[in-house]
Amino acid sequence: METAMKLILPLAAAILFATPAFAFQCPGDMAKIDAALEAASLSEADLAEVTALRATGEEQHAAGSHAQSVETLARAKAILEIE
Ligand SMILES: [Cu+2]
Repeated sequence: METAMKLILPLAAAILFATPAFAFQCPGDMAKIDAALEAASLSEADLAEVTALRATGEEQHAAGSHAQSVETLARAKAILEIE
């Protein structure tokens, strides 16, 4: 248990400090997309694309590719016409 913590803590610290500001932007973008989706009346094609972009963005965020995630989510936001 103690050995595991000794391994995990520096790793967690490294991830924290290596994470750019983008890391905090993706969840905010996803929340905005979710909120906009509830109110939006999109075509079926747009809805499918936004849903796919939203899912891809979340995967990229989870994988640590925050810059890519922000870019992907920006495309979804453009379709939804939100900032
Ligand atoms: Cu992120």
